[in-house]
Amino acid sequence: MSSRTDYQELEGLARKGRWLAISTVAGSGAGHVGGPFSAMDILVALYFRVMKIRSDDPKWPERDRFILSKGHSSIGQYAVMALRGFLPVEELKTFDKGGSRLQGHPDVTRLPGLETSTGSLGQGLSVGLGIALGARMRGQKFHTFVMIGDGELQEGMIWEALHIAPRYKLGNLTAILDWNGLQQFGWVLAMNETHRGDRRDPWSGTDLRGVFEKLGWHCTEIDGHDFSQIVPALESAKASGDSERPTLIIAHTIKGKGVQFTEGKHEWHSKVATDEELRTVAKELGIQEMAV
Ligand SMILES: Cc1ncc(C[n+]2csc(CCOP(=O)(O)OP(=O)(O)O)c2C)c(N)n1
Ligand SMILES: [Mg+2]
Repeated sequence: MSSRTDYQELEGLARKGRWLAISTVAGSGAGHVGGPFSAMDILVALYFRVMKIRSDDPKWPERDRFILSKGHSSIGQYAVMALRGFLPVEELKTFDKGGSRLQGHPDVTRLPGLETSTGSLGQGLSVGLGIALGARMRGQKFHTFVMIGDGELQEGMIWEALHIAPRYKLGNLTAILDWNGLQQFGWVLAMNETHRGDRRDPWSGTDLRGVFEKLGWHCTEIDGHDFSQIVPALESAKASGDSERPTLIIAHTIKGKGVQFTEGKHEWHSKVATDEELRTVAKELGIQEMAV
Protein backbone atom coordinates (compact mmCIF):
# COMPACT_ATOMS: atom_id res chain seq x y z
CA MET A 1 0.00 0.00 0.00
CA SER A 2 1.41 3.36 -0.92
CA SER A 3 1.14 6.20 1.55
CA ARG A 4 -0.48 9.51 0.65
CA THR A 5 2.90 11.11 0.17
CA ASP A 6 4.50 8.31 -1.79
CA TYR A 7 4.20 9.33 -5.37
CA GLN A 8 6.24 6.56 -6.99
CA GLU A 9 3.12 4.70 -8.02
CA LEU A 10 1.75 7.82 -9.71
CA GLU A 11 5.07 8.45 -11.46
CA GLY A 12 5.00 4.91 -12.82
CA LEU A 13 1.43 5.35 -14.05
CA ALA A 14 2.37 8.62 -15.75
CA ARG A 15 5.22 6.87 -17.57
CA LYS A 16 2.81 4.17 -18.73
CA GLY A 17 0.27 6.80 -19.73
CA ARG A 18 2.84 8.64 -21.83
CA TRP A 19 3.86 5.39 -23.48
CA LEU A 20 0.26 4.46 -24.26
CA ALA A 21 -0.40 7.93 -25.68
CA ILE A 22 2.57 8.18 -28.03
CA SER A 23 2.40 4.55 -29.16
CA THR A 24 -1.36 4.77 -29.76
CA VAL A 25 -0.92 7.88 -31.89
CA ALA A 26 1.82 6.09 -33.81
CA GLY A 27 -0.45 3.08 -34.36
CA SER A 28 -3.33 5.23 -35.56
CA GLY A 29 -1.17 7.41 -37.77
CA ALA A 30 -2.47 10.69 -36.35
CA GLY A 31 -2.94 12.52 -33.08
CA HIS A 32 -1.36 14.74 -30.49
CA VAL A 33 1.62 14.12 -28.22
CA GLY A 34 2.86 17.41 -26.75
CA GLY A 35 -0.40 18.39 -25.02
CA PRO A 36 -1.14 14.94 -23.59
CA PHE A 37 2.43 14.70 -22.21
CA SER A 38 2.11 18.16 -20.70
CA ALA A 39 -1.16 17.21 -18.95
CA MET A 40 -0.28 13.61 -18.05
CA ASP A 41 0.87 14.03 -14.45
CA ILE A 42 -2.18 16.09 -13.54
CA LEU A 43 -4.49 13.58 -15.25
CA VAL A 44 -2.93 10.72 -13.31
CA ALA A 45 -3.27 12.64 -10.03
CA LEU A 46 -6.94 13.40 -10.74
CA TYR A 47 -7.94 9.90 -11.80
CA PHE A 48 -5.83 7.94 -9.30
CA ARG A 49 -5.76 10.14 -6.20
CA VAL A 50 -8.11 13.04 -6.15
CA MET A 51 -11.39 12.36 -7.91
CA LYS A 52 -14.14 10.29 -6.39
CA ILE A 53 -15.08 8.09 -9.36
CA ARG A 54 -16.21 4.56 -10.14
CA SER A 55 -14.84 3.00 -13.30
CA ASP A 56 -17.56 0.33 -13.19
CA ASP A 57 -20.28 2.96 -12.77
CA PRO A 58 -19.19 5.97 -14.82
CA LYS A 59 -22.53 7.71 -14.39
CA TRP A 60 -22.55 7.42 -10.58
CA PRO A 61 -24.35 10.64 -9.57
CA GLU A 62 -21.92 11.50 -6.76
CA ARG A 63 -18.82 11.27 -8.95
CA ASP A 64 -16.48 14.21 -9.29
CA ARG A 65 -16.57 15.65 -12.78
CA PHE A 66 -13.61 16.26 -15.07
CA ILE A 67 -13.65 18.11 -18.37
CA LEU A 68 -10.63 18.17 -20.64
CA SER A 69 -11.38 21.47 -22.32
CA LYS A 70 -8.17 21.20 -24.36
CA GLY A 71 -9.81 18.24 -26.06
CA HIS A 72 -7.02 17.65 -28.59
CA SER A 73 -5.17 16.01 -25.70
CA SER A 74 -7.82 13.27 -25.61
CA ILE A 75 -5.37 10.41 -25.99
CA GLY A 76 -3.84 11.42 -22.66
CA GLN A 77 -7.24 11.19 -20.99
CA TYR A 78 -8.12 7.90 -22.74
CA ALA A 79 -4.79 6.36 -21.70
CA VAL A 80 -5.33 7.29 -18.06
CA MET A 81 -8.97 6.16 -18.16
CA ALA A 82 -7.80 2.83 -19.60
CA LEU A 83 -5.23 2.42 -16.83
CA ARG A 84 -7.96 3.27 -14.30
CA GLY A 85 -10.29 0.61 -15.74
CA PHE A 86 -12.87 2.70 -17.61
CA LEU A 87 -12.02 0.89 -20.85
CA PRO A 88 -9.76 -1.95 -21.94
CA VAL A 89 -6.19 -0.86 -22.72
CA GLU A 90 -6.57 -2.93 -25.93
CA GLU A 91 -9.31 -0.57 -27.07
CA LEU A 92 -6.78 2.24 -27.41
CA LYS A 93 -5.86 0.61 -30.73
CA THR A 94 -9.15 1.90 -32.15
CA PHE A 95 -8.22 5.52 -31.40
CA ASP A 96 -9.42 8.00 -34.04
CA LYS A 97 -11.09 5.30 -36.17
CA GLY A 98 -14.60 5.88 -37.52
CA GLY A 99 -16.61 3.56 -35.30
CA SER A 100 -14.45 3.93 -32.20
CA ARG A 101 -15.57 5.21 -28.81
CA LEU A 102 -12.21 6.97 -28.72
CA GLN A 103 -12.55 9.80 -31.18
CA GLY A 104 -9.68 12.19 -31.89
CA HIS A 105 -11.52 14.65 -29.67
CA PRO A 106 -13.65 13.47 -26.72
CA ASP A 107 -17.19 12.54 -27.77
CA VAL A 108 -19.61 12.27 -24.85
CA THR A 109 -22.13 10.37 -26.96
CA ARG A 110 -19.68 7.50 -27.34
CA LEU A 111 -17.55 7.02 -24.25
CA PRO A 112 -19.10 6.67 -20.79
CA GLY A 113 -16.99 8.56 -18.28
CA LEU A 114 -16.77 11.76 -20.31
CA GLU A 115 -18.86 14.70 -19.13
CA THR A 116 -19.07 16.64 -22.39
CA SER A 117 -17.60 16.72 -25.86
CA THR A 118 -14.61 19.02 -26.35
CA GLY A 119 -12.14 19.85 -29.08
CA SER A 120 -13.47 23.15 -30.24
CA LEU A 121 -11.29 25.13 -27.86
CA GLY A 122 -12.81 27.59 -25.42
CA GLN A 123 -15.98 25.84 -24.31
CA GLY A 124 -15.13 23.45 -21.50
CA LEU A 125 -14.90 25.93 -18.65
CA SER A 126 -18.38 27.26 -19.37
CA VAL A 127 -19.78 23.73 -19.37
CA GLY A 128 -17.99 22.98 -16.11
CA LEU A 129 -19.35 26.20 -14.64
CA GLY A 130 -22.88 25.13 -15.57
CA ILE A 131 -22.35 21.71 -13.99
CA ALA A 132 -20.96 23.29 -10.81
CA LEU A 133 -23.81 25.79 -10.63
CA GLY A 134 -26.36 23.00 -11.10
CA ALA A 135 -24.72 20.99 -8.33
CA ARG A 136 -24.81 23.98 -6.00
CA MET A 137 -28.51 24.58 -6.71
CA ARG A 138 -29.38 20.91 -6.12
CA GLY A 139 -27.24 20.61 -3.02
CA GLN A 140 -24.98 17.98 -4.62
CA LYS A 141 -21.53 17.63 -3.12
CA PHE A 142 -19.30 16.58 -6.02
CA HIS A 143 -16.44 18.74 -7.35
CA THR A 144 -15.94 19.82 -10.96
CA PHE A 145 -12.45 20.10 -12.45
CA VAL A 146 -11.75 21.63 -15.86
CA MET A 147 -8.38 21.66 -17.59
CA ILE A 148 -7.68 24.44 -20.07
CA GLY A 149 -4.63 25.14 -22.25
CA ASP A 150 -2.67 28.38 -22.36
CA GLY A 151 -3.31 28.72 -26.08
CA GLU A 152 -6.95 27.98 -25.40
CA LEU A 153 -6.96 30.79 -22.86
CA GLN A 154 -7.03 33.19 -25.81
CA GLU A 155 -10.62 32.14 -26.54
CA GLY A 156 -13.17 34.76 -25.49
CA MET A 157 -15.61 32.28 -24.02
CA ILE A 158 -13.05 31.17 -21.45
CA TRP A 159 -12.90 34.75 -20.21
CA GLU A 160 -16.68 34.91 -19.88
CA ALA A 161 -16.50 31.89 -17.59
CA LEU A 162 -13.50 33.27 -15.71
CA HIS A 163 -15.44 36.45 -15.12
CA ILE A 164 -18.69 34.91 -13.94
CA ALA A 165 -17.64 31.86 -11.86
CA PRO A 166 -16.50 33.95 -8.86
CA ARG A 167 -19.74 35.95 -9.02
CA TYR A 168 -21.68 32.71 -8.65
CA LYS A 169 -19.35 31.89 -5.73
CA LEU A 170 -18.57 28.46 -7.14
CA GLY A 171 -16.13 27.01 -4.66
CA ASN A 172 -17.04 23.62 -6.13
CA LEU A 173 -15.31 24.50 -9.41
CA THR A 174 -11.59 24.20 -10.09
CA ALA A 175 -9.90 25.28 -13.30
CA ILE A 176 -6.44 23.96 -14.05
CA LEU A 177 -4.35 25.97 -16.48
CA ASP A 178 -1.80 23.85 -18.33
CA TRP A 179 0.68 26.67 -18.91
CA ASN A 180 3.29 25.08 -21.15
CA GLY A 181 4.12 28.21 -23.15
CA LEU A 182 3.34 26.60 -26.49
CA GLN A 183 0.29 26.21 -28.63
CA GLN A 184 -0.10 24.81 -32.12
CA PHE A 185 2.16 27.22 -33.99
CA GLY A 186 2.77 30.74 -32.74
CA TRP A 187 2.49 34.38 -33.55
CA VAL A 188 2.97 35.67 -37.06
CA LEU A 189 5.68 38.29 -36.71
CA ALA A 190 4.62 40.55 -39.57
CA MET A 191 1.72 40.77 -41.99
CA ASN A 192 3.71 39.55 -45.00
CA GLU A 193 5.27 36.57 -43.30
CA THR A 194 4.39 33.12 -44.49
CA HIS A 195 6.02 31.00 -41.80
CA ARG A 196 4.12 30.05 -38.71
CA GLY A 197 5.39 32.50 -36.18
CA ASP A 198 7.94 32.58 -33.41
CA ARG A 199 6.09 30.19 -31.09
CA ARG A 200 6.37 32.47 -28.10
CA ASP A 201 4.35 31.85 -24.98
CA PRO A 202 1.02 33.57 -25.71
CA TRP A 203 0.96 34.91 -22.12
CA SER A 204 4.61 35.78 -21.71
CA GLY A 205 4.95 38.86 -19.50
CA THR A 206 1.31 38.75 -18.42
CA ASP A 207 0.53 38.59 -14.71
CA LEU A 208 -2.14 35.94 -15.18
CA ARG A 209 -2.27 35.15 -11.49
CA GLY A 210 -2.92 38.80 -10.70
CA VAL A 211 -5.68 38.95 -13.30
CA PHE A 212 -7.36 35.77 -12.07
CA GLU A 213 -7.16 36.91 -8.46
CA LYS A 214 -8.64 40.28 -9.30
CA LEU A 215 -11.52 38.47 -10.98
CA GLY A 216 -12.13 36.68 -7.68
CA TRP A 217 -10.48 33.28 -8.12
CA HIS A 218 -8.45 31.64 -5.39
CA CYS A 219 -5.14 30.96 -7.16
CA THR A 220 -2.30 28.57 -6.55
CA GLU A 221 0.78 27.97 -8.66
CA ILE A 222 2.45 24.60 -8.99
CA ASP A 223 5.00 22.67 -10.97
CA GLY A 224 2.61 20.57 -13.06
CA HIS A 225 5.05 17.67 -13.18
CA ASP A 226 5.72 17.34 -9.46
CA PHE A 227 3.19 15.09 -7.75
CA SER A 228 4.15 16.47 -4.34
CA GLN A 229 2.74 19.80 -5.55
CA ILE A 230 -0.03 18.55 -7.87
CA VAL A 231 -1.83 16.27 -5.42
CA PRO A 232 -2.00 18.68 -2.45
CA ALA A 233 -3.11 21.54 -4.75
CA LEU A 234 -5.93 19.48 -6.22
CA GLU A 235 -6.94 18.06 -2.86
CA SER A 236 -7.05 21.45 -1.21
CA ALA A 237 -9.09 22.89 -4.11
CA LYS A 238 -11.55 20.05 -3.65
CA ALA A 239 -11.63 20.50 0.11
CA SER A 240 -12.66 24.13 -0.36
CA GLY A 241 -15.80 23.08 -2.24
CA ASP A 242 -18.03 24.85 0.27
CA SER A 243 -16.10 28.10 0.06
CA GLU A 244 -17.26 31.09 -1.95
CA ARG A 245 -14.32 31.22 -4.34
CA PRO A 246 -13.56 28.92 -7.25
CA THR A 247 -9.95 27.76 -7.46
CA LEU A 248 -7.59 28.30 -10.35
CA ILE A 249 -4.48 26.16 -10.31
CA ILE A 250 -1.78 27.58 -12.53
CA ALA A 251 0.28 24.55 -13.49
CA HIS A 252 3.67 25.39 -14.96
CA THR A 253 4.32 22.60 -17.41
CA ILE A 254 6.53 21.59 -20.31
CA LYS A 255 4.91 20.63 -23.57
CA GLY A 256 6.06 17.13 -24.55
CA LYS A 257 7.28 16.48 -20.95
CA GLY A 258 8.67 13.05 -20.19
CA VAL A 259 10.72 12.22 -23.26
CA GLN A 260 13.84 14.22 -24.08
CA PHE A 261 13.30 14.69 -27.79
CA THR A 262 9.68 15.83 -27.44
CA GLU A 263 10.13 18.24 -24.52
CA GLY A 264 9.55 21.88 -25.40
CA LYS A 265 9.28 21.12 -29.12
CA HIS A 266 6.27 22.69 -30.82
CA GLU A 267 6.66 20.13 -33.67
CA TRP A 268 5.43 17.47 -31.26
CA HIS A 269 2.10 19.24 -30.78
CA SER A 270 0.76 16.76 -33.28
CA LYS A 271 3.19 14.24 -34.72
CA VAL A 272 3.53 10.52 -35.31
CA ALA A 273 6.59 8.80 -33.85
CA THR A 274 8.64 6.48 -36.05
CA ASP A 275 9.45 2.94 -34.91
CA GLU A 276 12.94 4.05 -34.03
CA GLU A 277 11.64 6.98 -32.02
CA LEU A 278 9.24 4.63 -30.22
CA ARG A 279 12.14 2.41 -29.22
CA THR A 280 13.90 5.44 -27.73
CA VAL A 281 10.71 6.45 -25.91
CA ALA A 282 10.21 2.96 -24.48
CA LYS A 283 13.79 2.93 -23.23
CA GLU A 284 13.51 6.38 -21.66
CA LEU A 285 10.21 5.61 -19.98
CA GLY A 286 11.38 2.18 -18.85
CA ILE A 287 8.67 0.34 -20.77
CA GLN A 288 9.41 -3.35 -21.34
CA GLU A 289 6.34 -4.35 -23.31
CA MET A 290 6.35 -2.56 -26.67
CA ALA A 291 2.85 -3.54 -27.76
CA VAL A 292 -0.02 -1.19 -26.89
C1 LIG B 1 -11.78 26.91 -31.64
C2 LIG B 1 -10.54 26.20 -32.05
N1 LIG B 1 -9.60 26.86 -32.76
C3 LIG B 1 -8.48 26.23 -33.17
C4 LIG B 1 -8.30 24.89 -32.88
C5 LIG B 1 -7.07 24.18 -33.39
N2 LIG B 1 -6.14 23.89 -32.31
C6 LIG B 1 -6.07 22.66 -31.75
S1 LIG B 1 -4.94 22.57 -30.51
C7 LIG B 1 -4.53 24.19 -30.70
C8 LIG B 1 -3.50 24.82 -29.81
C9 LIG B 1 -3.89 24.76 -28.38
O1 LIG B 1 -2.86 25.21 -27.55
P1 LIG B 1 -2.93 24.99 -26.00
O2 LIG B 1 -4.27 25.35 -25.52
O3 LIG B 1 -1.79 25.74 -25.43
O4 LIG B 1 -2.79 23.43 -25.86
P2 LIG B 1 -1.49 22.52 -25.53
O5 LIG B 1 -0.28 23.40 -25.59
O6 LIG B 1 -1.72 22.00 -24.16
O7 LIG B 1 -1.48 21.45 -26.58
C10 LIG B 1 -5.27 24.78 -31.72
C11 LIG B 1 -5.13 26.19 -32.14
C12 LIG B 1 -9.31 24.23 -32.15
N3 LIG B 1 -9.21 22.93 -31.81
N4 LIG B 1 -10.42 24.90 -31.74
MG1 LIG C 1 -0.07 25.21 -24.54
